[in-house]
Amino acid sequence: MKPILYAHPFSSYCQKVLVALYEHDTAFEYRRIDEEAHLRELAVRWPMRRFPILVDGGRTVIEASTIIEYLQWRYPGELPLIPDDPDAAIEVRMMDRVFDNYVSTPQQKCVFDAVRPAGVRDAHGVAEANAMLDTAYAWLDQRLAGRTWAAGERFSLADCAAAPFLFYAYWTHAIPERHTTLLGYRKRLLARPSFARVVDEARPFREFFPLGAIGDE
Ligand SMILES: N[C@@H](CCC(=O)N[C@@H](CS)C(=O)NCC(=O)O)C(=O)O
Repeated sequence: MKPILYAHPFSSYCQKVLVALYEHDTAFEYRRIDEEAHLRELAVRWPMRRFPILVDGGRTVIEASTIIEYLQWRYPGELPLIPDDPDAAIEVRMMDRVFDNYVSTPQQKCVFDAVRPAGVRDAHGVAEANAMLDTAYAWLDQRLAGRTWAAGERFSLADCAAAPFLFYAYWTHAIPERHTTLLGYRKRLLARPSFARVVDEARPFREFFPLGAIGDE
């Protein structure tokens, strides 16, 4: 039996897992949550109603990073997305957390704020989120110097996170031109076949991005 992924192609956290699945050409059943029945199934399995979730042999795995860890254990690909070497694995997991907490979280804050009714918007929170993105961009620009991928020379879990999060972060709060290392890394991610496929699958939904999609990638 193939694992089942409940996901939507335009969701950044789903894209994170899709990159991992496409990297290793892992067979899976895609239950898109824009189908009402699938959304209901998701809500039964995870009352937070956040996606993606993975269901495998009756077991429900939540949280994108954990799903990728699970896939690596149950459906390993040729090159692990989390290295066996504990020292290298720490760097990968650390960078994954950085992209989740300091790129995706503030990016989502801006997007969620934009879809709130005008009277209950949180301008102060959005300013804080943009400041966090600026700090993250500057830190990443330094940290990634001399690296091909987020944690070194091997594509990893951290790149699965970085690809969609930097993609949407750029649309939300542009990465300054002076951060050439970070912008170069974002370009490499876009050229990676697993992520290029994800971007293509999400293309039909761009009009739903509340802050407006920019760039021609
Ligand atoms: N911490 C979760 C975050 C998942 C998440 O926030 N997914 C978004 C889509 S990108 C979602 O479910 N949004 C629906 C909502 O907020 O109601 C993970 O790592 O998987």
